[in-house]
Amino acid sequence: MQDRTYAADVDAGESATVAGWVHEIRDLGGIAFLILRDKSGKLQIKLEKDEMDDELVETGLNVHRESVLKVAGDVKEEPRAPTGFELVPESIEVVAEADPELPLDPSGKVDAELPTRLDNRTLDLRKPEVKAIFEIRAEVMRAARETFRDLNATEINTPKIVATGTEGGTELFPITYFGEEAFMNQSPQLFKQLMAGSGLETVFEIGPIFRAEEHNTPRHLNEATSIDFESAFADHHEAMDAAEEIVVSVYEAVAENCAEQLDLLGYDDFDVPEGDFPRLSYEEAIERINATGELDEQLVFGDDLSTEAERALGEDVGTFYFITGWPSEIKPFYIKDQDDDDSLSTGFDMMHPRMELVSGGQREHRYEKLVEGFEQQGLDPEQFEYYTKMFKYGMPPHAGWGMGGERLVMTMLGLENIREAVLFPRDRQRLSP
Ligand code: ATP
Ligand code: AMO
Repeated sequence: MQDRTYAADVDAGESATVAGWVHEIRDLGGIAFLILRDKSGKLQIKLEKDEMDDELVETGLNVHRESVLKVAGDVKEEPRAPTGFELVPESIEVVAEADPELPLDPSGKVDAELPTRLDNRTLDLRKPEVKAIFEIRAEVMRAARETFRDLNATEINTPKIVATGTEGGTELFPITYFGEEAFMNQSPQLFKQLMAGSGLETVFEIGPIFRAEEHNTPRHLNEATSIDFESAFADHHEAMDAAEEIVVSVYEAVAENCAEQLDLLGYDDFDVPEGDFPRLSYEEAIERINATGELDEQLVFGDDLSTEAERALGEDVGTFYFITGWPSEIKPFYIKDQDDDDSLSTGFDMMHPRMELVSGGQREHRYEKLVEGFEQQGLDPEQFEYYTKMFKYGMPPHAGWGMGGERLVMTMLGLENIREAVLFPRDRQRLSP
C-alpha cells in the first residue's frame, strides 16, 4: 500500500492513511474510539457522533474487532490517547470483515491455552508479545548469519530427503521416494562434513532437522531448526570458540536491536553472556552432579546425563558451560577419539543452565578409522559409501557442531515450552496447521 503510514509514524498536524486491525472499540456515547493496530503499534481513531458524517461514524461503529480497516484523516495530538496521537477520520474503508466470534482474543484480555493459540497462529501473532518472540527469533538468525560471515563460513543447503540416518536409527521418519525407502534427514552432519573437505572449507547451514522423538517434552520438537557449523583444519577447541562466539553475538544483537520486543516480554534487564564459558570435562561434570546429591543414583563413567542430571549441574554452574571429553562409546561414529586416550572423545556439548543447546566435536577424518567406527556402531559402511569414499581423496581434519535454534530462543527468552519459539510446531499430536 503506497500511501500507508504506520501507526507509530504518524505526526500531529499531518494527514495520514493508516491500515490495520480493529483492536478495541470504545463507545462512550457521543464519542467513540476505535483503536487500530498494525505492525508498528496502535493508533486511536476518534468518532464524534454529532460532528461527523453519519455514514462515516456508522461504518466505524458497525465493524467487529479484528476487522481490517483503512482510515484516512488528520492526526492530532491528544494526551488522553494511548499513544498521544489520534486520527480524526475523513474516510473509513472496511478492507476485510472479521466474524464477531473469535477463536482467541488478540487484545490479550482473555487468555488462551497453547493448543488454541497454535491452532490460530494468525490471530495469536497479532498479540504484540507473541509477535515479539518471532521478531527476536529473526534477529537471532540474522545475527548468527552475520557472525558466520565473520568466521569466514559459507552458507549451504543440504538435502532433507535422504537414504540413510546418521543420528541413531530409532529416530527416523521413513518416507517413500518413488517406491524406494527414504527418510527425512535428522541432521546435515554428513553433508556438512563433505563440504568441509571441499573447496568451501568452512560452512554453515540453518535449516530443518527431523526427529521421530519418542518423548513429548517441553524441549523436543519433531521438526526443529538446526544451526550447523563445520570447518576444515579446526579442532574441537576451535569449534567450541565458534559456538561461543555465535551465542554471545546473537545475545548482543538482541540486546541492541530488540529493546522494544524485550520490553513487551517483560525484560527490564537482559543479560548478555560475556563468553569464556567454563569448559568442564565429562568426569568433572559427573563428580559435580554426584556432589549435588540431587540424583537418586550416583553417576558413573559411561553414563549419559539425564534431564535431572543436566538440571542439577545447570543450577550448580549457573551460566553457559561446555562439557568436554565425553566417553567415546556414547558419542556417534563421526566424532574423533582423543589422541592420547581412545576411551575419551573430542565430543562436546554446550549447555545453557536449563538444557543442552549444542553438540559437536572434532571429526574422524581418517578413512580406516571412520569405517571401523561404522562397524562398531552397527551401521553398514556400504550404505554410507557416498560419504566414506570422499575420505580417500584428501579429507583434512575438521570439526563442527549443531545448535538447536528453538532451544536458543527458548532459553534466551525464558520460554517454558519450546513450541512457543516455533510458528507451527510439529509434535506427536500436531501435524497441522
Ligand atoms: P458523552 O457526554 O455522550 O459521553 P462527549 O462527547 O461529551 O460524549 P467527552 O465527555 O468529551 O464525551 O468524553 C467522554 C470520555 O472520553 C471522557 O472520559 C474523556 O476523558 C474521554 N475522552 C474524550 N476525548 C478523548 C480523546 N480524544 N482521547 C481519549 N479519551 C477521550
Ligand atoms: P544433536 O543430535 O545433539 O547433534 O543435535 C544438536 C542440537 O540440536 C538440538 N536438537 C533439538 N531441538 C529440538 N527438538 C529436537 N528433537 C532436537 N534434537 C536436537 C539440540 C541439540 O543440542 N550432528 C550433530 C551435531 C554435530 O556434531 O555437529 C547433532 O545432530 O539443541
